[in-house]
Amino acid sequence: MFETLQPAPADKILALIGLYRNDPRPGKVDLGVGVYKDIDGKTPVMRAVREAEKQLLATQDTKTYLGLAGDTGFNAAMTKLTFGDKADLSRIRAAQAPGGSGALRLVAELLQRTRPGATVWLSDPTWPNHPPVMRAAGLEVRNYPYFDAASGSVRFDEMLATLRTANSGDAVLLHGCCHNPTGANLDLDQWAKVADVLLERGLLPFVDIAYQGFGEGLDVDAAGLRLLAGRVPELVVASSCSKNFAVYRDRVGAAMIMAKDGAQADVAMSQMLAAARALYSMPPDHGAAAVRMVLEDAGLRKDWETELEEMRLRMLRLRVAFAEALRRQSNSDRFDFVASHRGMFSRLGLTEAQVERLRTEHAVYMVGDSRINVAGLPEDGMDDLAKAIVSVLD
Ligand code: PLP
Ligand code: TYF
Repeated sequence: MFETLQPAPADKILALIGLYRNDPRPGKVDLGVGVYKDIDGKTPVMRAVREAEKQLLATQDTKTYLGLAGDTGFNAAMTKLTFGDKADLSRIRAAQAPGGSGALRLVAELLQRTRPGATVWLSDPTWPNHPPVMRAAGLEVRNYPYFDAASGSVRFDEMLATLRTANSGDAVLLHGCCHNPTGANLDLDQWAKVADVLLERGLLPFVDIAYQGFGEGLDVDAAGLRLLAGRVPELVVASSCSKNFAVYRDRVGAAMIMAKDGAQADVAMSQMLAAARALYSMPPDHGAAAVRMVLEDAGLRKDWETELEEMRLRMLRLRVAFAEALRRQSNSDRFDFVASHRGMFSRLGLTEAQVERLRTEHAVYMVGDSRINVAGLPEDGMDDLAKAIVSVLD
């Protein structure tokens, strides 16, 4: 049966977890997989989530099925967190999904059901899982220019020019904030210009928001998405709680649809849930229930927001310190963009060979495209790290 199969290529980001773990060298540095880490290199359970889990354990008296959309309280709370308090809820629907990845797939399945073989435009570069998830649903994938490696900024004019060539009915996947892998983001003026092109060309925005609260704060990070929601007739969203609630392995996310009116939203939601039924039936409950409790309880929510803000500010401090160390060690402003990027990631602009040398010669782990996870930067070893990076440059 399986004799004709070839091994599937590894997930290059997840593969780094094992490589790093098996490296015996002291002082090794892990800038690989995108999980938040504290000063001790730990990825703790957040305080409010732990408290919610305790309460859940004490009060939950059944584990019977919830239904295809999962926890409806979670869905309502996530809709507000994403779209804001002023959103027109009458035409928005949300379904709990197994992580942001599950939400991406659910939305992709919905697009496939409404427009089979439709094209989804992805930023170049984008998260490596975007193309396979879209293709798995039957969609076509094309790229729009996004990142200028030399300056570390967004190639905005080229991005818009390419989107102007898209056909009516195509979808455009936009990172809501904290672009993965580059760290370069659109400002609000740019979001407004993107909205103009979406309207002009009849394109559907598909926002992937996996790092809300990691960039500029919970509301500012959703401002682009909310601007679009106020201007376009239809919008789809995949959101993830993996990072901002640190519930990675519990698989918590939400797929959201904003339709032209409530009736269309209901039909689209029914199709999305039919897709869920065929893929996995119902999402896992535990993490979403904990997130719902955090969002609904004023005290837990305040504590969550405080801790999230501590995490965000730590990453900002690390960015500034790293950019300064690189400036000192390289005697140049080549890496200054690291300080102005936002979110977990920046792409340093090294070659694969240079990244490989950092791993073998200096025990510094980053993704092959030279993406670093800012949260993994060593607070007390910035200059050593910067020196290692400069040593592999041409
Ligand atoms: N989208 C982007 C851009 C991501 O970086 C991630 C990674 O965590 C996800 C979606 C989905 O993550 P998860 O499925 O772990 O919630
Ligand atoms: O980009 C990252 O590092 C995170 C985590 O298959 C991740 O989004 C990486 C690969 C993957 C799932 C999650």
